[in-house]
Amino acid sequence: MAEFQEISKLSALHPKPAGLVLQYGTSGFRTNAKQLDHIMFRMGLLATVRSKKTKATIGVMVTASHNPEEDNGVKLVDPMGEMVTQDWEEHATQLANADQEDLLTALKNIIEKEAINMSQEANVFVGKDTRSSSASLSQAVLDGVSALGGHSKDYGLVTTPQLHYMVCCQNTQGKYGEATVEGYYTKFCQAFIQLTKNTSNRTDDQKHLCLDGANGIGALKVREMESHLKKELQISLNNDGSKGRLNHQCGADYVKVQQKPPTGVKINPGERCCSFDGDADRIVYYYTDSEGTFHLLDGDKMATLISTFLKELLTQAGLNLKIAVVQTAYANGSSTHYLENTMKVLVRCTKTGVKHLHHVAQEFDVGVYFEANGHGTVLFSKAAEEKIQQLAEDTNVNDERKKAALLLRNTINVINQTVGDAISDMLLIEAILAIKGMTIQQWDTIYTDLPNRQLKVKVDDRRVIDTTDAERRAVTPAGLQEAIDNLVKKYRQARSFVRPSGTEDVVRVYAEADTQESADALAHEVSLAVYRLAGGVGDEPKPLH
Ligand code: NG1
Ligand code: ZN
Repeated sequence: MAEFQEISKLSALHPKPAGLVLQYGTSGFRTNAKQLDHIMFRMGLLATVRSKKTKATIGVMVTASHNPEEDNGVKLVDPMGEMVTQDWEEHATQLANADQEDLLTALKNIIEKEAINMSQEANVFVGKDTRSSSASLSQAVLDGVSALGGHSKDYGLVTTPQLHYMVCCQNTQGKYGEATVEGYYTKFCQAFIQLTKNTSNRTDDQKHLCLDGANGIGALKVREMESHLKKELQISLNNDGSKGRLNHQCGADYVKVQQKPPTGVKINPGERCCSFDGDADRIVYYYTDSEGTFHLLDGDKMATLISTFLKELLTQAGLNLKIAVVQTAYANGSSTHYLENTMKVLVRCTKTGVKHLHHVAQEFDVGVYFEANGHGTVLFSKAAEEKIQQLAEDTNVNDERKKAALLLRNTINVINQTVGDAISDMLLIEAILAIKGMTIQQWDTIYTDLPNRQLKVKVDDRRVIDTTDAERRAVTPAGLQEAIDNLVKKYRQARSFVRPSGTEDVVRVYAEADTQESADALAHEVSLAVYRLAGGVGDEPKPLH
């Protein structure tokens, strides 16, 4: 076939470094940008084949999210805007790692296995973040698409969730919104303005939000969006990319892991602040109190605020819909306890990685899912959306139910259901705080986080650690889980687990306990156990204090 000759010719322009093997990680390929040109070309091929298979538009996003500027990565987006189905991750790995001379065979294998009709049209949307490597890498994706005769649309600089949104809009013939950045701003900002329009007495302070854009794409897009907010939300934008380096001592991941404010932002006591990550699919909130103490409101606090708000509205609307919160092992124990025991909400725990959370959330009428690091959204089942819509249009219901139904309808519209989205989550949280007349301090006191610590341990081969029970227990290497159990017993309200990272060559250690000293000590002791039992490399982990 003519296409295959073209691929041979073009793939030679995007050669694979000999011996390089990369795995499809927690959410795509991710490594130093210099090693990714061939991966991008090949993901262009794969997206084209996937588009033929699904007879729908597929998305390819070039970004390495919260990782350093010199890294890059690629994520594939399926027709409804969700992450690519896990069966195709295997195809991605095969294609990515095929030697140059075996590329055509690897591609043909996928085509055969999936029974692809090669005469089917293909359509691929491509987006990129602000990394300096992203321009040429996204061009490599486009080359891959055209090598297989696919059509492509290059959205240029967009946030990851914006690209997911575009794909969903395109494949639902505009029902989800218009597949343009303008359409995105219009949809979400209008919903925000509708939600907040009856919140009387909102002061200027309440309308003001301090944002750390991580020197990334989120900052550019918030600036573009600002006029659509009609001053109902006034954002002071920091780390906008004009001087600082991407994700360097700033952004959601830095703030969450370091548990301190980003550099480059002047925070006034009590002021409501938030940080995006490098591709704007994560957000965390925080403030410093009058004594200068830093308070972090992470994904768990957002899930709690959102699920409380939705549960109250569903009750007021008299709608009997099943709501659940989906978390991972990293969720703070206090949040799980509060949700289950005080809020009486169903809580489910899944493996790390939003694709897992997303799938579990789909099982409920209303599924609120968040990773503690601030990546999350809310999913409404089709039936739930229809019931809410019907009630909002019903002329025979009392005012209270009607008001709740209208709020629910606008809430659905302010949420990007395709994927966790920092911009949409920010608008949702801002709207809820406005409707409830709540300050960030009041939100923070809903429950008190257990002190916690996350550490990384370098080991020779992190695959020696195998986990079960949504990653909360280690099955291998022998003796590790027993060692962790014995260490945990020494502390009060303690919990700890370890798992191999899906995005970095490290083992992650998490610990929580009744005091910060205890959480730090436990995390350190568990790190030592990992180092000793799982083949640690380099120096032994040192105590934090
Ligand atoms: P890994 O490296 O597998 O822990 C990290 C985050 C995930 C997810 C992915 C993708 C933590 C502990 N892990 O995965 O939640 O966001 O990156 O970006 O935050
Ligand atoms: Zn991200």
